[in-house]
Amino acid sequence: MAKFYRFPKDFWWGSATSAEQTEGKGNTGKGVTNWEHWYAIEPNRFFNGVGPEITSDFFNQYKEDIRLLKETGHNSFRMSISWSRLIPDGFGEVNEAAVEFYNNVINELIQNNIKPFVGLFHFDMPYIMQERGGWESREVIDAYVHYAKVCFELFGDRVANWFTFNEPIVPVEGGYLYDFHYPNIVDFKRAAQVAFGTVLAHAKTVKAFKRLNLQSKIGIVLNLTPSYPRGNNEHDLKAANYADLFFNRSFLDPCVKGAYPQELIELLKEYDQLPVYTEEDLQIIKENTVQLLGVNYYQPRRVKAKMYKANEESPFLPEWFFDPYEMPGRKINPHRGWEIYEKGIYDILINLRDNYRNIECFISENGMGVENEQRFIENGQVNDHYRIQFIKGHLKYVHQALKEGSNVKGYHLWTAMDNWSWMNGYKNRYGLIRVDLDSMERSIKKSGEFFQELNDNNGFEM
Ligand code: BGP
Repeated sequence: MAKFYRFPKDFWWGSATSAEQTEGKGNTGKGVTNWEHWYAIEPNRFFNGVGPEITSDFFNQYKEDIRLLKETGHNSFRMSISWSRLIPDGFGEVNEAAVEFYNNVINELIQNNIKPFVGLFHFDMPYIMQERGGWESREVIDAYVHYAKVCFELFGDRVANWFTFNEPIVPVEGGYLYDFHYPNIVDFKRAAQVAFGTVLAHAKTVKAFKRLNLQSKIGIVLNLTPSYPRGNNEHDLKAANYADLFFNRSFLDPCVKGAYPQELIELLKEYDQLPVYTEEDLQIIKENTVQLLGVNYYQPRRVKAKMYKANEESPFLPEWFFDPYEMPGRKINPHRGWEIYEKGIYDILINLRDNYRNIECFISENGMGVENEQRFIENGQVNDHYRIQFIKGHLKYVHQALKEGSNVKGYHLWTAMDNWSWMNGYKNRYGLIRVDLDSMERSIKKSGEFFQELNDNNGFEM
């Protein structure tokens, strides 16, 4: 029997985007980003050789896009500011054309009754900042805090929620461990330093934010991947604990609890992989935990006990401590290769309830990337029934967590308009709104209509 899942009044329904993936370059004296630089030197690392020049052309089409957000039931929307657009050299002059652009976007959202949620770092930074050492450099950390303050001062009177970083572990993994982001380094100790630098930059920004006494809240967006062991034996459980320590708690604990897990510190010490830090840094982290947490959830991580001891000659990696486990029968999105496990979202929320002071949180990204979506066009509209099922399947578990006391305030889908996806270019489409890449015209998909009903009814039937 179908059941209606009703959500609390004022639940945040919306979607997320990022500057580098949706704005396109626009003509505003923007500085070169790390992504533009990498694309210029190694275009063949990008799917079909396509870089971020145009993406969804939000820079030129934001008015139409915000109209479509309204039409697809958004009451909130997460975007990010491009540091390179606002402060082209990272720390100097503010670019007035960028101020005008972001003011226009924020005002347009508010006029349409859509709460602006704004992120400060979503994988892109001025290339020059990367050259100066990225998050390994204290100078860059300070430049970032300065940039954040500029944003708070310029836009802080209208933004509902701020986010320092989006998925800060991804540039660590991609740029310093597994070679899928610039600067393509493979070195755990440097990765640990980058991870620590990010947490410090984040905490310093929270500190600066609190001093301003704005009406809004500040948080961070973390991609949480619940670690599930193959079985309940001691070795599998240990493997899952390691994966959790490296990939979740390395950011979750300092950002929400104000301290790193002792177990992680001991482990890094044992293998001589601890980053450089001071007692003062730890104090700043301790005193500046988040007020709100964004949770990006795409897939869980399944692991099993390590079969063979890692070869101590090979570079130190988290994988020294566990092996991936391909659970038979798991559901996979064949396009992106990611497992679909709806209950994972519930497990995350219950973990936050029980072990992270039931912090106020929301699902800041969840979504399904699909190739060649034009296959599903019927009478001029993409009939993405699979995306509607995907959303409902996850929302059912968000609803259950809510009933059991989770402090979850909303659900944002990745993403609004189809956009450019890092190394995958336009391969996988995620949007509620289709973008025709030849004409750049927009059209609402079936999921966009579903989303509108979701907001209208504040729930759905399944
Ligand atoms: C998240 C990022 C987004 C987005 C999404 C989809 O990790 O925050 O920026 O890209 O994943 O992943 P992908 O684009 O790699 O398919």
